Amino acid sequence: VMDVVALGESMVTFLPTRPGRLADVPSFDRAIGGAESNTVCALAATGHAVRWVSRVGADGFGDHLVRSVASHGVDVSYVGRDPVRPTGVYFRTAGDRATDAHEVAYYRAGSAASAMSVANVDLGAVRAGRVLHLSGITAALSEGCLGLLRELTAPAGGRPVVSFDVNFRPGLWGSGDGPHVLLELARRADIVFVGEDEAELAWGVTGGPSAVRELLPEPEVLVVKQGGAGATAFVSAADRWGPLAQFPAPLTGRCSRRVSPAAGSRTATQPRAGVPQGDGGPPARAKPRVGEGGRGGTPRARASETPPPDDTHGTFEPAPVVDVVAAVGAGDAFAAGFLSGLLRGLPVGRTLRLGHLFAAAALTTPADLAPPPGPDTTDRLTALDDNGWE
Ligand code: KDG
Repeated sequence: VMDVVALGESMVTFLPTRPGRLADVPSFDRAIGGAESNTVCALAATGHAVRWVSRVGADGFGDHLVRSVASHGVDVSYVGRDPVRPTGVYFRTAGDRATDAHEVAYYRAGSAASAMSVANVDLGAVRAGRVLHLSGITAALSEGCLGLLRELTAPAGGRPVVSFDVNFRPGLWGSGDGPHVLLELARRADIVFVGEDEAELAWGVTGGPSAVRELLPEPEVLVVKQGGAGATAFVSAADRWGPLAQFPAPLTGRCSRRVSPAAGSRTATQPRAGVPQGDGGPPARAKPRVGEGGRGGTPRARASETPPPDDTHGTFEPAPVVDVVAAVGAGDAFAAGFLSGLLRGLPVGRTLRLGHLFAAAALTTPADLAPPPGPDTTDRLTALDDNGWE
């Protein structure tokens, strides 16, 4: 059984070999990108069994993409080839370090992946994991792709835990439908990742993570990413999360020495929760319970070790301070770390920290796809005490 299956478009990516505008730079290095494959590549690097489902062209770039993703240890057996449509590509600049403003030029309209639909994707293979990871990018690609996401997020008994990264890319939404569609999909997911700034841009939510939670009370886990400050997780019905943790991947790396995480500082802007508030009643809706994926999970588990967090304020974890090279891909890596933490049964605070550590690896590399978290990742995580990063 796969821990995580992800579905989405990936592209061959071209990054300028020197700083500058797309209009000026003379040459590019080839890499790969794609939010969902970035996430599963990072998960594979830390020991999880993962699959990426997509479609690519029957062309050289398709070969390269499939080979590259597979080289990270990801199962690519269900990546289809389109005999006619090409593999998508995109060019982007590294961007300004301070503002992360970068230019992006997509060549993906009419791509093989944009023609994905319920008719040409193996839905059984997509649903064969404990967690199914999706993103809002797919919803913007075509009506067929949106139909596929609607099918995969439809309330149904036995569906896997659905993880959804909102990933609002205004440039991909020709119409103004994006915010509305993304909210609809997010409300049907079990785990949602969204940036605080993204929630403001898409939905006009101001007022911080709690205001986002008010808009999105449905997902049992909502993670609001707050850029360099940290992230806040809201977890309702925490006792349901045990089944995911029944299959922990062994943590790799030694835990024998203490390693200070990258010069961090605690910058909590919200009180840390932790006292059970007894409000963890299940939201009223016809959705399968988390962990009821029908794939061997024992239906009750050990989550009661960790008191359910106060779902009103959530649990905030500051991010370590890192020297940012390029922010692209950091959200995907964060999702990988967070999902890994859930699958390992870590308490929510440490789950957030694992997200931050994965994100740090992506933030400090120019490419979309971060290298695997360094061998000290586990040391860093386990060396942390409850006072945070210092
Ligand atoms: O999150 C990073 C992704 O956005 C990038 O790798 C490319 O998937 C991509 C997209 O559609 O922008």
